[in-house]
Amino acid sequence: MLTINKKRFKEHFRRKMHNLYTQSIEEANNEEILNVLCCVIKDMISRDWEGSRLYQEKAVFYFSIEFLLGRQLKSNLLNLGFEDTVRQGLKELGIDLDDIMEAEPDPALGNGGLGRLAACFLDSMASVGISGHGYGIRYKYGLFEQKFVNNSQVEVPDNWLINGAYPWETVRPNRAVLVKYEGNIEMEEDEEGNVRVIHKDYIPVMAMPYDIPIIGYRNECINTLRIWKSEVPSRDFGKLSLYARNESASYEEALKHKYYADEISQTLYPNDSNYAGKLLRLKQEYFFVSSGMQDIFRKCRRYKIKPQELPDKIAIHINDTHPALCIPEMMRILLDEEGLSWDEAWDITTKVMSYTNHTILSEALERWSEDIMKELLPRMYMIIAEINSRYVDYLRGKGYSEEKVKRMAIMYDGEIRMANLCIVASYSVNGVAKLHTKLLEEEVLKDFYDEEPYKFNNKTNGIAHRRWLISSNPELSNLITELIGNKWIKDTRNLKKLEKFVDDEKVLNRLEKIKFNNKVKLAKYIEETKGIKINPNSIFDVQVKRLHAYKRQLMNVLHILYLYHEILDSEDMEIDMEPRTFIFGAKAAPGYYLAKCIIKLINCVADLVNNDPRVKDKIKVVFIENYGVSLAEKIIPAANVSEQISTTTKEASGTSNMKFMMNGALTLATLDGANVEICEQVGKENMFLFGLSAKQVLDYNKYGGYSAKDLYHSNKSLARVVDDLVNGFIPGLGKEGREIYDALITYNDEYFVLRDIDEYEEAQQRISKIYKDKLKWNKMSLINIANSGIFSSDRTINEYIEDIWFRGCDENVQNNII
Ligand code: 26Q
Repeated sequence: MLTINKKRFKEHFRRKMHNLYTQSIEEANNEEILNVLCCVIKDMISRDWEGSRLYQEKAVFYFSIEFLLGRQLKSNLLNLGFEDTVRQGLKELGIDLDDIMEAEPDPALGNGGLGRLAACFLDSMASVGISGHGYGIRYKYGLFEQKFVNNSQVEVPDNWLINGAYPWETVRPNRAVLVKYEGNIEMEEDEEGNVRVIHKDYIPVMAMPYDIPIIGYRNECINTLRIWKSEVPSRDFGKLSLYARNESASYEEALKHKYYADEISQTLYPNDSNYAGKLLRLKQEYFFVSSGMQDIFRKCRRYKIKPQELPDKIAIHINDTHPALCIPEMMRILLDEEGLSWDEAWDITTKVMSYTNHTILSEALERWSEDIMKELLPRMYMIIAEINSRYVDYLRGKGYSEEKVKRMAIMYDGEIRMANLCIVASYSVNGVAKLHTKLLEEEVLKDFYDEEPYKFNNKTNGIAHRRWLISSNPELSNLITELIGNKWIKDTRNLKKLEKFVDDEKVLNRLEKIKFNNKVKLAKYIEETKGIKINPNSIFDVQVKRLHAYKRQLMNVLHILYLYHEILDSEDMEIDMEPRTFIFGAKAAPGYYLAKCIIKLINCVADLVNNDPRVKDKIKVVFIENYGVSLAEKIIPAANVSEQISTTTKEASGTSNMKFMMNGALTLATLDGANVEICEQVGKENMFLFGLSAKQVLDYNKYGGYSAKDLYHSNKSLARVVDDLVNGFIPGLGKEGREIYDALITYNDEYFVLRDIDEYEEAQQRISKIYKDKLKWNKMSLINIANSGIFSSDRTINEYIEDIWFRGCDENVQNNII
């Protein structure tokens, strides 16, 4: 176990400060202090970091185009067990650790759930102690920073790299690799008659790796997240120069080449649900896939691992289809560089690849035009075409109808379907919650499931409880340890022991007090940043997630309008309701107009309600700007109500639902995604369920029969709030109101907002009623915490290990690890 000694730490810190900045500690600003502290910590872990362990056992490589890490200092100190000593040591040097933590940038190298899941998985792989590493892109600009101007979203570039560097990263120039775009593929025969594939006239781009340590919880396991930056190849990089394509190329062409290279890792696509076949996106995908695969093969060659041994030595995981090119890239290396036959290469590749699907939204499925692929990645194109042709022959050989062959083909109608490629080439395909996996098997991917049912499996998502409970809610975490001991930290199933306190009023009151303290802290943040005073005794009702029509923030805000009318209508404007604070946090994709209109609507309703004295502070609406990991850590511990109200079938899993539950919020939900598993854990009496069932939604979609207009005409209070969108009732709302109105009425409310809103309203009333009975509420809260253990991503990762990555492996290897 790594240990730390305060005196030595202080000496080390002082020396480092001098080495890096030739200045004393007193002269340093917070950024410099942070940088020095990170360097000291990196020094301390350097011996454990990816030492000889690699390749003694099977290694997992998790390819993801997004990693939404969040700040690292606090969680690294927690995992190393250094927090108290470092805090004390710094204090003696006149430094407050909390100030330094606040100075750390929050790398937003992801959009939302998928990227955050990848980060939780890294944390859990290290904490359960496997050799599991991430490959991704070092975007110069992460997800945009959100500002509100006149109640509308404005996007500001996220310049997270202070002075071009990130304190936790280490650049490794000797591990740079070359990625090849465009050009021509030629076959050449050598003297012995062997055909060699040569890629000519390509555009070379250099991939420069930056390593971030991923520190396991008190176990000496330190893995690596390797993210790549694109650069023009340096002059001393092999024989290549700026003028790579042509020795006599002009200076202008050299500059063009530089732009070409730089652009690739410049910025994260801010889109999380809508596929748009952008060339640059494909360049990004191939960029990190090719770099990562080459890196893996370099390591294998160094450790003298033969290609045939790869399935026993490595597992490659494809996080959604964005890294799907891992498949043809591995084939390319095996065929063109290792000289294997097609059958040998295919056998190895398909024993190494596994794939996770994160969505059933058809508009989010990746399809690339064959023409683009051929032009940009000619060798990838050839290999995919060969995979497709063999697969289609195989399907026809089984006597399937042309209709079915068409549906299952990898290439069809000039397009390459990346999900089909992943399914065909992977030995495992998983969904991210039970309902989602069932929908994949029975609806979306039915043909493939019928063909190879054994490939399909469910892996319900999870969250890193170390970040989402221990670090972000220390008071609650300490109470838990006081009550049941600390075993739950290593194995969250122990949280169940909390149930014996379900009738212990003292414990329940302490739980309530902790929630209250967290609410006071959030209220302070809101007052400081937004100037809105909120009442910590009100119900904090929270919906934080990306803005999307299917997540139905619209239903939430229409319900707020409905309550507002109720108050205005009531006698003396006194209605019997518990005061509520509705809290929103959400970024909209910059090109998603309807989502931006909904943001504007929420902001305008907030102004209307918050400034109307007649409301007497019964309701407050707060839209917190720039929601992301760091804000989530402040908001979630303070929530009473967790809004998980997606149209059933549309949310693959959701993960904030788990974070809220673990922090004692009660869930208001449709039976969608992992809400189903939450319900299994706590029982429906300990959450607030409403809305259409999956079957009802599927039936509407298949057979029709839904009319939003009919509902509108038959329900007066519903019509009233819908009319508010267009009749000037909401000051400041202009054409945005019409856009939303049309989505609901003219285009028949694709996400059944009007169909579910009555039941939603009833569920909200149940919440108000139960909240009055504090004891009852606190009991329910405790039951939620006690049953949240299975949502630790440690559980999820152990399932991936047992059922996917290490399935069928030597038992000794498995036993070593789990
Ligand atoms: C694709 C092509 C081009 C540009 C962008 C994209 C893109 C980027 C990000 C497509 C999708 C995403 C992100 C999807 C996502 O976050 N999905 C969520 O994944 C979570 C983890 O499994 C689930 O809990 C959520 O239900 C699911 O919505």
